[in-house]
Amino acid sequence: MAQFKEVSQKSKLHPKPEGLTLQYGTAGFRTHAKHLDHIMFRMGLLATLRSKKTKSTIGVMVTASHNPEEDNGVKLIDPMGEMVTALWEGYATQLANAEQDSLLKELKDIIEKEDINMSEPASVYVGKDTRPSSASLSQAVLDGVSSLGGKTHDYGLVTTPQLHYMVCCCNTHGCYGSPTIEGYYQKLSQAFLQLTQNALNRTDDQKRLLVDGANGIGALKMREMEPFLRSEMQVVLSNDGSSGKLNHMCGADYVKVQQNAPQGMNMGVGERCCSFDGDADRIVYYYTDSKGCFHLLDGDKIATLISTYLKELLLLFRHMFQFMLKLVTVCCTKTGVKHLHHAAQEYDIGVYFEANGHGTVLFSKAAQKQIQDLVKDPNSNDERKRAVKLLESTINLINQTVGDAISDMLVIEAVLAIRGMSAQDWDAIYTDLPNRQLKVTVSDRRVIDTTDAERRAVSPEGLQDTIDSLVKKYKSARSFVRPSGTEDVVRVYAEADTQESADSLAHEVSLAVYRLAGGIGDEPKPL
Ligand code: G16
Repeated sequence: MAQFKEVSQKSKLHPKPEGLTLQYGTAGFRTHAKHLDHIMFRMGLLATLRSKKTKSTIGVMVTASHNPEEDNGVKLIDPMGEMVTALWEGYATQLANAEQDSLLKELKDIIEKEDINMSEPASVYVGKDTRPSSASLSQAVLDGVSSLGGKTHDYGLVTTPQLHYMVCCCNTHGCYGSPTIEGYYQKLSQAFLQLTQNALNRTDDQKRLLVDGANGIGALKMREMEPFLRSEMQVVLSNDGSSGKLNHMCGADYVKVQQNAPQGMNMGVGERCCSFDGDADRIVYYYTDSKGCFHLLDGDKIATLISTYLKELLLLFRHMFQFMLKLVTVCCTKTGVKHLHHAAQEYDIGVYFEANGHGTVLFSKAAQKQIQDLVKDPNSNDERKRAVKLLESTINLINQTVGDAISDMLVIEAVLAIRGMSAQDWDAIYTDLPNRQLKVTVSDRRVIDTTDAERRAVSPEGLQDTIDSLVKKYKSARSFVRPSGTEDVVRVYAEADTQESADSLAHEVSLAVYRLAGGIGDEPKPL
């Protein structure tokens, strides 16, 4: 077949280094950018097959999100804007690791297994972040698609959630919105302006938000979006990419892990601040109090703010709907938005956030229909009419395809404005136990296997018993270890009644990981 001849020729321009194996992890492939050219070409091929198979547009995003600037990566986006399925993640790994001379064989194997009709047309949307390596790597994706005869739309520099949004808009034929950057800004800003009309007499100070753009794509897109917000939000942008390095001493991951302000941000007492990550799919908020203490408002606090707001609105209609009777249930999953997303889809309204600030809200078709019906209800009183309008605009403001720092930020700003809450009021909803996150480098992180939504380690032998006995030494303590799905490290989390105890427990557990799971480099030192 002519297509395979083309693949065979073009793949020589994107050769796989012999012996290199990589795995499609929590958020696609991620490693140093120099190892990724062949992966990108092959993901272009796979996205084309996925498009033929689903008869839909598929997305390919070139980014390594929170990882250092030297890394890069790629994630595939399925037709409704969700992450690609586990089966296709397996195909991604299969294709990525095929040696040069067996690439066609593996490609044909997938075509056969999935019974793909190669005469179907294919369409692939491609986007990239601001890393220096992203331009040539996204070109490799485009080469992969065109060598199998697929059509591409190169969106160039976009945030990851913007590309998810475009894919969903395209495959819903515009029902979700218009698949353009302008369409994204318009949809979100209109919903935001409608919501903030409900917050009267806001001062400029209340509209002010300090935003750390992580020196990445989120900063560029925030600048583009500002005029659409018509001064209803006054953004003070730092780490906008004009000088600093991507994610270096800034960004959501740095702030969450260090529990400290990013470099380059001048925070006034009590002022609301937030940080995006490198591809703007995560956000955390924070402020400092009058004693100069730093307070983090992470994904857990965001989930609480949004779910209490939705619950308040829904309570006005509790006499009408069964589903609202069982108002809030909590569910835990393994790390990774793909796992949370699927769990949230099981509910009428699923609010999901990882503590690192990655999350969104999903409204089932049934819940959206009921809310739309309420808009038309002639028996509604003014209070309920207002609540329904708020719900409707909130749905429009949320990017339901994936966690989106810009959309989440606008939702949070609107909710705080409507409820007349400051960052301190929000923080006071509940008090976090002091906690600490650490990383331990081991020779092979896969020696750690976990169960119970990654809360217990089943291997290596003895590790969980050691953790259990360490935890018993501290008051109100918990600790978990798990291999990272995006970096070559093991993550350690500990919490306890005081910061000293949390730090000490995190250190002791890190030592246990180092000793029992094959730590490399220097032994972890006390904090
Ligand atoms: C990705 C995933 C997140 C996950 C994060 C860190 O985020 O989408 O669900 O929490 O990696 O994963 P880990 O702690 O296993 O390294 P991002 O923003 O880096 O794409």
